[in-house]
Amino acid sequence: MKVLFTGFEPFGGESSNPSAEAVLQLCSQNAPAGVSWQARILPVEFKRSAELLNDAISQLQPDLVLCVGQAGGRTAICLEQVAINLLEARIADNSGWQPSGEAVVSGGPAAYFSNLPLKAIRAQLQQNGIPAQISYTAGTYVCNALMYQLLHSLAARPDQPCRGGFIHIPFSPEQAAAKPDTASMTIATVVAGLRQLVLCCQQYQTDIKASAGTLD
Ligand code: PCA
Repeated sequence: MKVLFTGFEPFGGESSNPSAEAVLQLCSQNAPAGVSWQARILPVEFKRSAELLNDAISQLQPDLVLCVGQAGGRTAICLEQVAINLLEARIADNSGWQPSGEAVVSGGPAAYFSNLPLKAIRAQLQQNGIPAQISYTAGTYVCNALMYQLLHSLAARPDQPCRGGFIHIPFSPEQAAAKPDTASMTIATVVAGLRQLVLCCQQYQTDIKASAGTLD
């Protein structure tokens, strides 16, 4: 199983992005048996991130694409369930573009669902002592747009099956150090979680039955 990981460059005034640190660290380690993996770091730019992701997919022909981004304030590894067809940027991206109320793909479906076995992954991470939850919003910024475009392009090529999804991670302890009451997760924990996530995708082609969801 060929796995493509992506992480992001820093944005929003931060000097690091734990998603890049985690995917680079993981992919410098030995992959599990039957797995090869590669990491690419993408710019926090609506347009270029998706172009570079598509280039990497054409070049590497992965079986599994796992895009990772930082969501400061989250308290766990968040397995994103859904990407919506909306660009609504509270801050400009790193190219200076700040879209509002636009479609990610004009004429595209309102949303796409992740095709990863999210409930199985959540269970496996939690059993390994790694805080994990399923999230029902990937936001309206570059991460949501990248997830939407990933699933849109995978849906357009049913003859080349490839699973894909998006994972948001909390701030690193270094980022959270000067932010009162802010959760963080060490890069080592994120790396361990991403390794478990790959093992889980290798094991489960379809998801397990379990309850999930939120009331808010
Ligand atoms: N997080 C942002 C974009 C890049 C990143 O790491 C987001 O959640 O949209």
